[in-house]
Amino acid sequence: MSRSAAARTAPTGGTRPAGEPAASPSATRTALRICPLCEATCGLTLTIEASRVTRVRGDRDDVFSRGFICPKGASFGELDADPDRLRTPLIRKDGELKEAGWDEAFDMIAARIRPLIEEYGPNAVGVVLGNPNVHTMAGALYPPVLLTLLRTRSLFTASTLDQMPKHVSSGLLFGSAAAIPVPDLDRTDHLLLLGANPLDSNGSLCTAADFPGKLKALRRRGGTLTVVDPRRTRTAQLADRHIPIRPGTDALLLAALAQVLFEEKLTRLGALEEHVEGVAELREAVREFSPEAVAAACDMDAQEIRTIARELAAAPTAAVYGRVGSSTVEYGTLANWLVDVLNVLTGNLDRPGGALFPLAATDHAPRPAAPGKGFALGRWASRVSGHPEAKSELPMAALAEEIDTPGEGRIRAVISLAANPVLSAPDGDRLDRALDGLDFMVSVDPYLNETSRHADVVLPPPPPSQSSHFDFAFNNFAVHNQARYTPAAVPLEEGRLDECEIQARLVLAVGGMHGAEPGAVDDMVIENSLTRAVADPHSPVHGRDVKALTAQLTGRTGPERRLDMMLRLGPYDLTLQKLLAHPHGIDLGPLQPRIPQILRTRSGRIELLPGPIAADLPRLRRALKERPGSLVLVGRRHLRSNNSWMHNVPTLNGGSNRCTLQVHPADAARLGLEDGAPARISAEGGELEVPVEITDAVRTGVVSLPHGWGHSRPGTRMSVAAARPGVNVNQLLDGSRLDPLSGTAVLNGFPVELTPLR
Ligand SMILES: Nc1nc2c(c(=O)[nH]1)N[C@H]1C(S)=C(S)[C@@H](COP(=O)(O)OP(=O)(O)OC[C@H]3O[C@@H](n4cnc5c(=O)[nH]c(N)nc54)[C@H](O)[C@@H]3O)O[C@H]1N2
Ligand SMILES: Nc1nc2c(c(=O)[nH]1)N[C@H]1C(S)=C(S)[C@@H](COP(=O)(O)OP(=O)(O)OC[C@H]3O[C@@H](n4cnc5c(=O)[nH]c(N)nc54)[C@H](O)[C@@H]3O)O[C@H]1N2
Ligand code: SF4
Ligand SMILES: [Mo]
Repeated sequence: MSRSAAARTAPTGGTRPAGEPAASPSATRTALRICPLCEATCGLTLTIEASRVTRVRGDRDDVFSRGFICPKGASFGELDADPDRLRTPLIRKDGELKEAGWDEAFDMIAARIRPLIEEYGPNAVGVVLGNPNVHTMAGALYPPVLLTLLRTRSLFTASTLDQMPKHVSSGLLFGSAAAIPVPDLDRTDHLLLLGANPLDSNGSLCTAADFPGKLKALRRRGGTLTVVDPRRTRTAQLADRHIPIRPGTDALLLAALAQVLFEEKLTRLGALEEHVEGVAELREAVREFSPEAVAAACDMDAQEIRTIARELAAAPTAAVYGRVGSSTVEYGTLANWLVDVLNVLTGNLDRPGGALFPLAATDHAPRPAAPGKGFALGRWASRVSGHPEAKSELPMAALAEEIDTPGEGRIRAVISLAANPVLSAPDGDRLDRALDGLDFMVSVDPYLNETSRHADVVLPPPPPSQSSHFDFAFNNFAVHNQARYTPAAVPLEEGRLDECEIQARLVLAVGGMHGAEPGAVDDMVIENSLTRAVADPHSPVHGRDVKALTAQLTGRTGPERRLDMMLRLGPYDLTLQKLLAHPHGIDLGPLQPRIPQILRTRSGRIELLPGPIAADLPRLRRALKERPGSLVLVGRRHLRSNNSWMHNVPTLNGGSNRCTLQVHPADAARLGLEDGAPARISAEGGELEVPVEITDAVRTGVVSLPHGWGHSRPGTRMSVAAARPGVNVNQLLDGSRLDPLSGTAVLNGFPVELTPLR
């Protein structure tokens, strides 16, 4: 056993370290930790001295990441030890947030939230789930229980600032919002990538450690990479072909590619043929979108569009993949749908080298193909603007109006888990005021920031070195099936609670069971899940005894026992003990075809032209003739950033990671802008003053401003971030621009005006 393996199996972490032998305080040791800082899920080897992380390397033996690490992962120790992290709960007394004990904090939650639910009903409690929930075990295991007990329809998550268009498209095409095909990066011959910059983001809805290396390997083996992006990103620089498309028009380009495949008889459904319906209807639906018809709107050459379609069809295997830049746009759901339409039409969906559905270790064990219930959209609508729900969620962009618009059904309390919508969502100033007017708010957050400063109770999770990790979310999007578990690397510091325990106690306080043991939540879930499983003829435990199955579960904590249960109910004959015995992970093989078994549409087939999509196509037809203003804005991510919360780490903040407005030299000359000088940028939601950076990395007619900045509000405790605050790009939006099918905010490709400031 290697040194790191010894540390990994040492009994550290979990819900309570009580009674466990403390490592000698001066001893230097190593421990493994899956990185929670982006979707790539790299295995890290931490060097730990006296419970402090002093060095971080990529774990060369990790079955998935093989030693890859990026600058964010390398700064794990600094982020972990950030002195601005909260150490104790804060509760509001006489208007001020004061340090408090855990019992006091949960007492206050139960005492304040229960009467609101009893008087105004569950919808008066808004639940806001932010991005880091997909990066923690707690975020996977407890919010579903909270929502089941609370039964609120006031659910808002980062998905409607991000990938909801993909969920809706998958729901409609495949009958399951969770069935998301990922490009088979290791085997494909051709990748058409739109609105993604994995060289800086390290990938999204496509979990691949060392995405850059995989793109380079694709080119080395003779494959082709086409990148569609209005900016010449680091990813675009790696491509065979870079298309600087006009923002917001990807759906038109993709529709034209489909049209060419039909017109030139290049569709080859192959093995999918018998599992697809609606091909003829689709052909009619895209007929109008010829390359010649879309070229002007996309600002592309029609012949080039034909070439891209022909190359896509001719490649032995190919995958079309679109992310944030083709999702958080005016036609986001249509673009996401067309991505998979192209994968289907070229026969690349569900085949090696194409786009495949991963099978995670905690997924359901496969069951026979059968028609399903389909995917319902708009089962209810938001109170103020009537936005349809998608996946039981309302648009994050509508959170503020649901709080500040008087009337019955108004949101009066907010439970915010790992979210900073004051910076991440449109019109933070309005949300800021709205949160201030709530009757009660809880934030589970390590920082006192732009959003959590409004809470009446802030519950801080421990730093990541003190938490165990399993990727419940990202294994569903991984380009290679595998399973890895890292127990906490460092014992919980005195006075800390594991985030699983924090969220479990929150569930109990909100659900009317305040004071019960937090383990009761896990016991309840285990009993319910096993009761369902034994009654399910396709479950590996069908017909067995719930008590006996429960007794078999191992794990020292509730979350570990739940993980063990999910592995045992899953497709691979795994257990927690097996994972613990393989500290660098278990390789579960390359992605395999899963159609028709994965399909859950009513027809049991891929429904290529679903009704809600067909009904949205006239809007896209109108876009053939519309031209946005002369200048539109897009975002960008920096390699050393992470949305709104990593500007507090000195090594990640600074250098080229700056909040500047990138402007093309031709636009700068036209508008009289100077490099480094301030400009005023305005749009429907407001205006900002921002320093200009002149660069031809953005195309003409497009400016780029990153999100997550704007750390200038009082009452926060993020000293490094506050010293270089930047501006909040989302203040330019008023929350009214949404992709209608998914409720996703249009964060890219909206018109702005720009004037120099002297
Ligand atoms: N203009 C524009 N806006 C965007 C985007 C864009 O591209 N352009 N991107 C959008 C996207 S893709 C996303 S996902 C959203 C993200 O928006 P949010 O979901 O609001 O996420 P973050 O900004 O990452 O803020 C995460 C919060 O979680 C806290 N946190 C960090 N670690 C933990 C933890 O372990 N536990 C808990 N409980 N809390 C933790 C942080 O302190 C912070 O308060 O932003 C969106 N906003
Ligand atoms: N370093 C770093 N890594 C991150 C994050 C981070 O903040 N920083 N955030 C994480 C999160 S939450 C997510 S969701 C992922 C996102 O990961 P990606 O999807 O790779 O997101 P971005 O890097 O924002 O890349 C989006 C690209 O779309 C382009 N774009 C804008 N508008 C359009 C358009 O209309 N059409 C096309 N074709 N392109 C357009 C932008 O120029 C940009 O280069 O990254 C994750 N990883
Ligand atoms: S690529 Fe992502 S997961 Fe890997 S080290 Fe960097 S931040 Fe962590
Ligand atoms: Mo995201």
